[in-house]
Amino acid sequence: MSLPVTDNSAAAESVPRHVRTLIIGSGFAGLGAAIKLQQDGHSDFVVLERSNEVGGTWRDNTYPGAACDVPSHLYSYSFALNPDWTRSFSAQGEIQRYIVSVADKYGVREKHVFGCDVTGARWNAGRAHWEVDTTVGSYTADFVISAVGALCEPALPDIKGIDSFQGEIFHSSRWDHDSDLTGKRVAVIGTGASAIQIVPAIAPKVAQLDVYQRTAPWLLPRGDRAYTLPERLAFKHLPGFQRLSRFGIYAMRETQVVGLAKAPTFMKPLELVARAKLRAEVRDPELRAKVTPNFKIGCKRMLISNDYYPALGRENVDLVTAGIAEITENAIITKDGTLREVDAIVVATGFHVTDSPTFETITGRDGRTLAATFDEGGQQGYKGTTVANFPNMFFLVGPNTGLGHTSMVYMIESQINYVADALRTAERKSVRTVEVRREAQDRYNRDLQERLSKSVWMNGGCASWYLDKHGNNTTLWPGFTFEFRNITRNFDLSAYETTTVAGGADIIAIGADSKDDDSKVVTR
Ligand code: N01
Repeated sequence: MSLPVTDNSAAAESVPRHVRTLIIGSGFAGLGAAIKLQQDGHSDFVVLERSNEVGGTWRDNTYPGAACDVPSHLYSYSFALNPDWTRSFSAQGEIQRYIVSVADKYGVREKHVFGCDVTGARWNAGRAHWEVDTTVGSYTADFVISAVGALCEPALPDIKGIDSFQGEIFHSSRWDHDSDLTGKRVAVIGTGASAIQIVPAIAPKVAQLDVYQRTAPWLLPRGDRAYTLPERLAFKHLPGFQRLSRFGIYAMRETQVVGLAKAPTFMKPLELVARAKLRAEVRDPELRAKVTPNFKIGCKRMLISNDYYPALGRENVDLVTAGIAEITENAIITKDGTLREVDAIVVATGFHVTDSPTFETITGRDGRTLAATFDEGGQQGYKGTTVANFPNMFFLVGPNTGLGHTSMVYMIESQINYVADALRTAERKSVRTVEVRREAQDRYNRDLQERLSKSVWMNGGCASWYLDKHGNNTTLWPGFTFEFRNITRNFDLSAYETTTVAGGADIIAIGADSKDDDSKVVTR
């Protein structure tokens, strides 16, 4: 079934060119922010979305087998529970239909300008607003909420000769549905979360499938099943049943934080489960050796699948571990000199997370880009949401808000509450600009890195996209998610430098350390 697609890029002309709040991106984060603003009584906002539909990563990742590895009843907005999930772990199409239905139900679609790619954003200090360039013209905004997501820019491998390949080649998140892989010789590069779903989905239809593995991932069982009719009726009609089920999933998943972030030794039981699964599902000793990971479970994202190992055991599937030396116009040559001819290559090599090209396009107060700022000091922010030198800008799914164990929607909603409170505070106190104080940001990051130093992500013996080029983990939240919810419950103005407008004159308010009401106010 094709998804409903609305192209209202013509709306670009009717939307005001200056708004109080401008949201970039309309995945779970941007859409949730738009709904929250609307619920808070704001009408002076716009959502710029480069594609022609809401959904973000769930709109883009349409590869065969795409599904979520967080249970459906938790992987949804708390304010828009869906009693109609058909399975315990939903497939991409069902999640995308859910997101579209939420956009329609909450009536924020007309706030969107679709087909509008943001190409640059600059802080104009004189006017105290953001100047935002897009493919359909320019906007200015008092506040910007960047909700572009961490997994939006495909990372293509830098492999010799890859541009010379003459067959079909596409990234997992840009699946070419015009390409029919039936009966073809196909290569999949990568064995991450995307690849382990693609491989079993396409293996039965292709003639030959070569899976190029650089690092063997840890796999756990996928407890996926269809909900029975009585369960679905109960979710719909039994008061509290769905919330209870959601809380049960949440609580179970939070227990993993102990092993992941605090004491990796508690990951042992999960590793035993994964090893037992591997022994049961991979009988061939040679293949078993190849797929046995060489790092502690949890160091890289733990994957869940019941059909990946069986797919690798198929006659027409080869797991290649020799490492790719070169790609020619019709083949992949590995470092051991073997040449394997292929008709199509699926590049499942992940995303630019700590080095997103979008960072290049945002220029802060001192004229430096977000990319330059992160390049120098690492990808650091305050409460994952604000960054020193970038006043009046809020980042959803910003630094250290990622998770390895549970629903990102929970983190996103925490951030949205924080931003909504910031906007309310700005309104109430006539604040014109807010910028997190460097000391507050530095203190916050020292504490984060201290906590992360005990985690399996830093001690598990693996390389992962969780770490930036300085070797710091700037992507993951190092604790229970309810701790993050607590620190983002209220906007802490005291951590910010602010300017206010009073009687037409600008006033700089320097926040005090403990209570925002103690702020010293000085005229400029
Ligand atoms: O990407 P990845 P992904 N030559 O970065 C390999 C979410 N997600 O798209 O491990 C050869 O995880 C790389 O090897 P190595 C989820 O958060 C969720 O699969 O770096 N190989 C790895 O095997 C996930 O974490 C869901 O040694 C190269 C793979 O490519 C995130 O998206 C589903 C290479 C990349 O794995 C990203 O997942 C899908 C090279 N040059 C995604 N470069 C669910 O909810 C990289 N690799 C189920």
